[in-house]
Amino acid sequence: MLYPQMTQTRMRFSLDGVWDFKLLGADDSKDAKEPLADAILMPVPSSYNDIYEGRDFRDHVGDMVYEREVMVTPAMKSGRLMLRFASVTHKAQVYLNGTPLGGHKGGFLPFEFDITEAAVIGSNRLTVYVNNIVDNTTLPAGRLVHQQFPGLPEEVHNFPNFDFYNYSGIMRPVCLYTTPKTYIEDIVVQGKMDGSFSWRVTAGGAAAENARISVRILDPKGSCVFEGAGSEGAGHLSEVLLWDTEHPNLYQLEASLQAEDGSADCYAESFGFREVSIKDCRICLNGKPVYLRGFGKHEDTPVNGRGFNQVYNVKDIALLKWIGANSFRTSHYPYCEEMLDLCDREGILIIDEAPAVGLHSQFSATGMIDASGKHEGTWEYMKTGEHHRDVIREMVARDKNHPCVILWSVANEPASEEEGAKEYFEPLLNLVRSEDPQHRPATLVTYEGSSPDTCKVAELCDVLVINRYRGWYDTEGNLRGAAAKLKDELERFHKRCPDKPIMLGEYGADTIAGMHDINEGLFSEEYQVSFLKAYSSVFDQLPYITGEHIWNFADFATAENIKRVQGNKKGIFTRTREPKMAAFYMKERWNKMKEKENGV
Ligand code: BDP
Repeated sequence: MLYPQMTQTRMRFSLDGVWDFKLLGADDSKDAKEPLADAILMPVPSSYNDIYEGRDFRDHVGDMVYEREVMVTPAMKSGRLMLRFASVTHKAQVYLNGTPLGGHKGGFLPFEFDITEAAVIGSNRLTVYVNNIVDNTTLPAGRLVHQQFPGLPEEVHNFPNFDFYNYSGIMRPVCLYTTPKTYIEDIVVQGKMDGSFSWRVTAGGAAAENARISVRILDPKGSCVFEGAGSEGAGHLSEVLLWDTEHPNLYQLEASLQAEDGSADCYAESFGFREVSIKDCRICLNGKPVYLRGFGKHEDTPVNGRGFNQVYNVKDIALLKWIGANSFRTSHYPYCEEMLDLCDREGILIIDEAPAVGLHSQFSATGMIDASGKHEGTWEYMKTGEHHRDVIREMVARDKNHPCVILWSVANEPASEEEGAKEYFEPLLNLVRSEDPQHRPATLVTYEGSSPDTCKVAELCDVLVINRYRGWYDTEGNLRGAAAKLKDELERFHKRCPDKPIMLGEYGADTIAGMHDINEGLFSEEYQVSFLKAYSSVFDQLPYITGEHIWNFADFATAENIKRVQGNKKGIFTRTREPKMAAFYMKERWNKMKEKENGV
């Protein structure tokens, strides 16, 4: 799906701002027949949760409604008028002037409606019902629990199977945009290391079939270096500036459409000449091994929650550069489109992750419901298969042209040790590779319950991305023991899959900023530094390790529980992005690696 761009033939109108808002009870009507009464004000985009005070407000379970007026002019209706939501978490039902437009399931990917007919010239009432429940049919997954306490009415609680706060609402930008009646629907463009490239431009609308398509390629300076025609084609540039982490050279494919109904459309899509491959236990960018230095992140900032925050996005990229990182994983859901654009421009490599976390019948927010170690039944209990296919298709459709995306992750820490995991994941990994026109490598990120002996999915992955917390959730305080366990496990994974690159997708220790301890006790800044040093020393001994992603870039909000003090504190930066001591250790380590890589 194309990003809503303003071009010579397209207009874009932001619907971001302050909307009317109300939390709904189970018996409240959801038919949008009447204008919303007794509303409070709510900024869009944002998570709704931290805008007003009160635990009942923040932890509301179920439905809520957003409403606003939308002005439409005759010019906006002269072609095709689209209403686009970049994300609504987790389910949306949209109405215009009380008439249903449709719905969408999945809280982290865009959807849109053609409202050319439904919109009237003048004032329109746009109503969006949002549902925030996570259960065994949604991604991410959770549990809806009915609880009875003596003498009290029944209570309904929604427990995430995952360790980040279940922020919800209209969390990313909303806009109207126009296109001509016949229009450019989609663009696939790919450039290779040898200067060859290919494109496919899909037209939509009444006169799509005979529409004439022409393309131009603009180099990073904006000079036209190729002109061609046809909805599909390929070509070759004799001199090309490759896209990589040090030189994120971006080209543009400028597509133009002329249709028999008089429509003329144009759209420019950025792309890079670069190749991702896997060779000798390494992820390679443009044929050269690239060691991934970086983090698992979250979209999580004070007040906005998981809501779009471009200030923090730019700041985070600046901090990644400062610390010498070259990559991150969009744990545990696809991030906003604007962040991927920033990564294209700044040369940051992305592991793009589907919102599939909590796929384990025994997971709670911070551990196992049944810690006995005997788990089974996840793959009968989870009813996510079809939705999982949908989110993968939507993620690839949105992100396919981004040069920054080098690896797809179809899930984080599922029950990959249980019977049924291979059957569940094999089709999904095949799907993500086949949907992707570039056929990038794919993985799923596994947890410590899925060991070299029990993991059922290792062979399905192009890269083994594993999360380990030795020295934290077990062997705590004993970093020598933790490092020995880690090394042993990595060696056994390597023995099992000798050709596959292996990287740590997560490792980290909760650290309270400002807490110090001469004996490097748990939660102190000293312990975090020593923990990271212990892991680094293991990685440095194993040549097949292809990357290190620390958990987490910054402290972040989670559900309340006794293992979390105002959220997860494994950040190398605090939630407001101040560095902990460990930031300076990682800066030194990673910048040295970078210098070595660049031959300095
Ligand atoms: C891992 C999860 C991650 C958690 C982390 C932790 O993948 O989402 O936040 O553990 O416990 O299991 O900090």
